[in-house]
Amino acid sequence: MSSCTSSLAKDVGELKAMMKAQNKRIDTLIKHIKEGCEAKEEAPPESTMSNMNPYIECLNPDILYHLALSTDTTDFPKMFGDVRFVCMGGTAARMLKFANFIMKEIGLKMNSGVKLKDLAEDANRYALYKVGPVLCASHGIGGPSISILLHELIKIMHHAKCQNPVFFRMGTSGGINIEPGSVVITSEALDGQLRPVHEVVVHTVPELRPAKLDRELAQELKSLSDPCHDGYDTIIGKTLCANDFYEGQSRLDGAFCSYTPEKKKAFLEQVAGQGVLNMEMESTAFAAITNQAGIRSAVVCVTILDRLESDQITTPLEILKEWDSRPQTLIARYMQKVLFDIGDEDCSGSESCDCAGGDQAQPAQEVQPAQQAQPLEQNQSIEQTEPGDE
Ligand code: R2B
Ligand code: URA
Repeated sequence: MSSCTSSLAKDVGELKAMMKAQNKRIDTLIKHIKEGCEAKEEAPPESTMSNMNPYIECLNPDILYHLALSTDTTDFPKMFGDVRFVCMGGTAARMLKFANFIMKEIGLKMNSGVKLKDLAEDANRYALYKVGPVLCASHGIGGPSISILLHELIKIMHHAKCQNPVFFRMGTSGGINIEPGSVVITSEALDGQLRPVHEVVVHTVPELRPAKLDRELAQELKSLSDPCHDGYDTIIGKTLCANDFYEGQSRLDGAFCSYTPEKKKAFLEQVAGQGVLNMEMESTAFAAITNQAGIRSAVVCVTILDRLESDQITTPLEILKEWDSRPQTLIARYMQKVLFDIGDEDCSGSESCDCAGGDQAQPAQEVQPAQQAQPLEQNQSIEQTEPGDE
């Protein structure tokens, strides 16, 4: 396809999506007119979170300490009631980058002189950005850190009466016997003892909570990958979640090491033989906690090295940055599909896909569906900036 044809196709796609979105809006307005402006608004239903702590209802206010939010100072339904996607990643910088990226991908705009505001900045722990229906949060490193954040995010969902939000963890990982730069969608998260659980010690007793992720969601994400055009593979497989980056992941480059290089190799080969594609540090807590709340969730991580080849990460920063955006791109495609009901061309394994035609392959963004243009609403992470502040 020439670049002119592809650009025209993109414009047509955008116009179609915009018309569809506008038709939807007109239908809603007509419905409102028919029902009459005086018609009483239905009270929003309770949130769809399950197994919530019954004692929360006794808290007045409920203080979400690590996010510096409280039910007495924030109107949760108004502020967060429209959230449909919650995206989590390790660092504040990654999540700010993602928030700005997803804003464009879902057709939202900010005025110049305005920047995204960290809604949790007063707590100085996690970063929290809201862009339309997308809430973006940084979770830090490891199970305990993501666990605290998940408790508080799920309480936000509960207080805000959110309906069926989908949660994503996007991040980096160490691959085992796969090409660095590949993206892994986790089918099953295993702990350091290769158990599909997240262990929570309550009153000295270990409780094993099933670390279950949504298989359908994983498949749906995979169907939105396009290895021919993306230029990298997106694979579904098991993820080993360790409590440490060094000995917990059988590295030879930590401050301490209690095993030999041969033992390390045997371990990595053993877990690879059991279907483990990558290692990271949050997936069991993320999977178990979202599962407990009845939330559909997925873990999407790029692999930044092959652990059978090395322990140290020697890839140049520029390349790492590009790799970092790969899980984000896939998740953005999913959101576009859900929000605009488009972008559903499953290219994975398709025979018509011209993998060989190097210079014909268009970057995935070129064939991305169109977006609905909308102003950014009031309840978003927006902040005025001083001139020259950006
Ligand atoms: C991946 O990378 C981090 C460690 O460097 C950790 O948060 C993880 O899961
Ligand atoms: N994150 C991890 O936890 N391990 C790696 O090897 C790379 C990123």
